[in-house]
Amino acid sequence: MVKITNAKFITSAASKSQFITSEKPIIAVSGKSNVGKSSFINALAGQKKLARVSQDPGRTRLINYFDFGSFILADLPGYGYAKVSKAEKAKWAQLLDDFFNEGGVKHVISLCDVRHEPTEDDRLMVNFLYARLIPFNIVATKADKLSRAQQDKALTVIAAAFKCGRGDIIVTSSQTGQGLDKVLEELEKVIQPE
Ligand SMILES: Nc1nc2c(ncn2[C@@H]2O[C@H](COP(=O)(O)OP(=O)(O)OP(=O)(O)O)[C@@H](O)[C@H]2O)c(=O)[nH]1
Ligand SMILES: [Mg+2]
Repeated sequence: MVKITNAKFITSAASKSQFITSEKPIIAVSGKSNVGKSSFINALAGQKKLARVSQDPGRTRLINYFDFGSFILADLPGYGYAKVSKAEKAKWAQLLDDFFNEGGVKHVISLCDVRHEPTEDDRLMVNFLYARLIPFNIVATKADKLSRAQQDKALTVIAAAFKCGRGDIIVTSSQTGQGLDKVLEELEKVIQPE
């Protein structure tokens, strides 16, 4: 199992000239604003303040890179936040477009909220990755907000929305650590392909 001991912030990128290159695989964390991307990264790292967590959706406007030892995690700015200007949205779209074209991304962890049916944007994201042949995992967040029985029901709804199997979705909680071992198992395959 990959062991994460000392994850560190590397840098932020506001445009493609600031993208980093690395011999380590770059794994991106995507998802709508407030879904829990930064919290997920902190939970994986076993640190509270590595990535900035905010009650205010739409806070992370940059790509934030973190060195996880055997891989790099890129915290992507969240999509689907209504209260940003058109200009801001266009900037975001350009940044993401550039990132998926030239950012050297090897794998994506696409987050959705376990409590809600995936949004149109969530489905667009997954369809985009699928169409672009970018390998990805789907991770449902905030499992601690539901009972096990509710999680089980939610899994069926989410799998149907993404047209995938229930087993293709990892249900996690950044608060209890549920599912993070499964995420690390998946990342292991990315880091050390057989
Ligand atoms: N209960 C619970 N709350 C969570 C979990 N993950 C995130 N949250 C809460 O959800 C809110 C948003 O979390 P962030 O990690 O900042 O979300 P984000 O996706 O990085 O948001 P943006 O950077 O704005 O796109 C915060 O109030 C977190 O405390 C979780 O697993 N369980
Ligand atoms: Mg964030």
